[in-house]
Amino acid sequence: MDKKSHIIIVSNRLPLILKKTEGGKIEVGKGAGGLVTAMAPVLKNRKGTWIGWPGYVQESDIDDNMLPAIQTAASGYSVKPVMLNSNEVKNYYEGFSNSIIWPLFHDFTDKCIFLPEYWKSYQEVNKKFALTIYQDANDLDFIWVHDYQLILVGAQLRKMHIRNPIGFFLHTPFPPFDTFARCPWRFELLSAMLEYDIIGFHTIQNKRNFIRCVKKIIQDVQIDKKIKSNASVSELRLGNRKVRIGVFPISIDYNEFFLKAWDSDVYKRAKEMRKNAPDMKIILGVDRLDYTKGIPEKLIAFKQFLTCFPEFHKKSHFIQLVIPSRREISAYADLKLQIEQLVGEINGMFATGDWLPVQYMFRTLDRNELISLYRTCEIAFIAPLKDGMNLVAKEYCACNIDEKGVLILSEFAGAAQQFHQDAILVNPHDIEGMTKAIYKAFNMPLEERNQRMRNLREIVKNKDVFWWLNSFLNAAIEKDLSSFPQADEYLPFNLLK
Ligand code: GDG
Repeated sequence: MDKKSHIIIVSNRLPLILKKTEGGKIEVGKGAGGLVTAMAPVLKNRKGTWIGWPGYVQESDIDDNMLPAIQTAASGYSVKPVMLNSNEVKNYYEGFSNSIIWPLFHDFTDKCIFLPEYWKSYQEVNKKFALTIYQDANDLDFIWVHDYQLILVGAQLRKMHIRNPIGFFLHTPFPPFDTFARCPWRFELLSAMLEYDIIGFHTIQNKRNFIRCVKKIIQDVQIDKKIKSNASVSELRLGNRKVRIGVFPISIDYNEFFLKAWDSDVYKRAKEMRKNAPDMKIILGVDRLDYTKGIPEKLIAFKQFLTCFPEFHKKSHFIQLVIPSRREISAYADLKLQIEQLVGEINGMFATGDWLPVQYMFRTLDRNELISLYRTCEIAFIAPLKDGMNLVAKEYCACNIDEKGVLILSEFAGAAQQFHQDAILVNPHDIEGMTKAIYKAFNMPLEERNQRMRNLREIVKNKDVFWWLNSFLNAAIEKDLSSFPQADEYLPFNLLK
């Protein structure tokens, strides 16, 4: 990519949030979440444009007075907001995105509400995003669309005769055919995905599911024989068009987390946390409020652990941080109640005057606070029922600088593909198995913990967010794919650093 070619990143949310104060003033803050965490270092390194919704509901178009505040907050790259009105938030965001695609792609089909008005709004808002890109893009720009809320954007751009290379990365899993086939708009969604030049998934399983869906639903498609469909990147041919399909496991800025873990403020906080309980073993859970994250299952397993192993009373402590998310959707509000009931039940059963088994926090922590938890907790307990990747698992390893921690990880998190040898893998549906995993983590010899954590950290270090980004961009621009490295090979060609 030469100097004239910029990257345009398009995601549902901008990496910042606009809020109107009571006095009508606009305040701009930083956003949270997996995609933001992953992309922020990328935009720090390369000037480009980020197009997305600032998370602020507005009935009319954006007021020009807000633009300077938005630009100031972004600093270093340009930002183009796409404003949504309350109807669009209800039907496109809470509706089609989060009450159809999100549950469908995570195999929660019972939570899907297939309403035609959601589909209509999804098409309209995707078109709105495409129009904003259309107004901003130069001929040479690489347009990179992110995630399940914006699947139709590439196809909309093609309708506007945009010929730029357009990539798409899916941050969620892609479901098996039997699940995907339930969607009334399966053909439209898949056809739209095939308008991209390159599509990235976190795991080989997601890629295989996608290719199978394409074969069954679109049919008139050829898989390039030179590149096996389970390799890192394959090429699909549809008439004259070619679409690359690749596996690019997302990651974190390892160095940033690693260095932060050495920060004196982080050290002070970690020490403070330990002051009153130096010998307590702390289990840590960090999850967005979401039924995919397996939070109730973890609490039930911890309850069983305390029931089966009373010798760990007063010696174990479970900190579960839940980040508020999508509470307007009833499934999320119900989940919050379920979690709070379980926490109350466990503490009610086991707490003593000087020991609280579960510490539950329902809020966003500041970064140093989060990193001091990563640094000091002996066990990270991450048990999603299904997860695209799970960045928390990677952040925990990067920050575990004394290499004494243990990672308990669901086999249904994308991260398990990379961590299966050194994490303790669990099936979150198997409560007994998870109870045993906690016991195993508590009793693992120091030497084994050191070795496993060292290996995990090595993976995160070698395949950080820059590796992810470079792999994707290399696959997008590489002319001859037959020599393209596999997902588990390191790519030396570095576009960013
Ligand atoms: C989606 C996919 C995929 C959490 N609590 C706080 C906080 N966080 C940050 C973490 C982490 C991020 O939020 C959560 O990322 P995850 O990957 O775990 O999960 P999702 O939000 O569901 O992300 C997921 C990801 O996209 C990327 O592709 O891995 O599978 O579902 O970075 O650090 N940050 C701060 N305070 C908190 O309290 N500052």
